[in-house]
Amino acid sequence: MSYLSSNQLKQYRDKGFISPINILSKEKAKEIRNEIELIERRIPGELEKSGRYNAHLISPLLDEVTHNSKILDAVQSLIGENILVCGTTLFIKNPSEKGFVSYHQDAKYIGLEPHNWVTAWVAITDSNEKNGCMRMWSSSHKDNLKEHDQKFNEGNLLTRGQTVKNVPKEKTTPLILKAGQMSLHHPTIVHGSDLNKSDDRRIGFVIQSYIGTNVKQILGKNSVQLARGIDKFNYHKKIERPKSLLNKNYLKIKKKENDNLQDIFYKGSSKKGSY
Ligand SMILES: O=C(O)CCC(=O)C(=O)O
Repeated sequence: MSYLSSNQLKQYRDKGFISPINILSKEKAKEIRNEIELIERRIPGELEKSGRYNAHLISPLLDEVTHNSKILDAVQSLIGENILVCGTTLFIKNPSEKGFVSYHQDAKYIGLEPHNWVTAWVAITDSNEKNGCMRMWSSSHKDNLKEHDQKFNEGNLLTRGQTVKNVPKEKTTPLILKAGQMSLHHPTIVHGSDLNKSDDRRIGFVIQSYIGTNVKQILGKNSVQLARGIDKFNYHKKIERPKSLLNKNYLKIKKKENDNLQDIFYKGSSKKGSY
């Protein structure tokens, strides 16, 4: 039996996303925010720039979210029972900063083939139109991969400022989430987000992505964790789950993984303009 309802599965097929799905209590989300902010105080800069990737390797609470059985049940309904965690990203927008995410398709630059994968965006704080929630161009996942400009623009939280042209922004759907809820989105849906105009932080913890064991990384190497099932393919090196906060060994593993990821994300950046 599928954990997601037939309506939710239909929504994913038709629109390319499902939202909202209740996962954590408000109290748990606050506990996680506190752990993120503790890391920021203990090691300033650790969660900035490429450091925002793979924080689940140094935070037991983010590790717990990554392996949360409710999330995995939902993911299993979409990609099957053999599931790997390919990486995570903290998308933090502080009120005083000009952070936004240009409209893009994840599958254009993440290098994961075939597209048997899904991204889970977990709200650690409320996420709404005022603080710059994600917005989806509904049903755009049904088209082929689109041409992206590389804008490298200030404030853009994407490495190369990858941007799809002519997105009808007024028609995009805001994914409004309470802290503890999540959305799931398809690898080829066009999505982005605006500035945070509130007076508090907007924090999203994104499992980017849950991949089927049959999925390869075609642009480089990244290690994975087995989240559920068995891996008959063994395409990727495995990382064990961390047992403690800010473990020295895991800080090193995180750094190495993030360097590899930067290489993947910059593949093709020598090409100017669009790609
Ligand atoms: O957090 C955001 O505003 C954008 C996140 C995003 O692009 C993604 O999760 O794929």
